Amino acid sequence: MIERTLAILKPDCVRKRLTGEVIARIEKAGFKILGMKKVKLTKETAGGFYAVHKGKPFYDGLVEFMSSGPCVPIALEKENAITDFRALIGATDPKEAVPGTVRKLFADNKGENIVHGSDSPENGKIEVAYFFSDRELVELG
Ligand code: DAT
Ligand code: MG
Repeated sequence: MIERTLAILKPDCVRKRLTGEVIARIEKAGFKILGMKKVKLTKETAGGFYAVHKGKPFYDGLVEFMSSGPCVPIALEKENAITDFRALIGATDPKEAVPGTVRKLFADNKGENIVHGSDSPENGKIEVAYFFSDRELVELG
């Protein structure tokens, strides 16, 4: 099934000047980039995006981190995008991630782990819409 997933190159990825490196891996893995932008999230926007984690011990730190500097949301499309993107980025905790995955290669720890990926086709659609209007998504190319 053709699916959409939302990637976010997180503030640590931008600070480490790794955005090009990670985008190259995304393109080589066959994902089509429908939309991409650079934004600095407010705490409200970051908190809303991660609302499912509200109340968990890491939530406040996560919101703080995600609003600590610019990030790069990217709307992606591909056959089996959800599974394939999570395989490309690796486990949440880089210590547990498979060698060669983006988080294993570049992430410092579980909290600052370089990149977000949606966890289901439904959430892929919802999360893409959180950052992109329909007219910001370009099918061609
Ligand atoms: P993922 O981003 O792999 O989907 P998640 O949805 O469980 O992971 O959590 C969202 C983000 O929250 C994750 O990328 C980093 C942060 N996070 C999750 N669990 C954490 C923990 N135990 N300690 C610190 N940060 C954590
Ligand atoms: Mg998740």
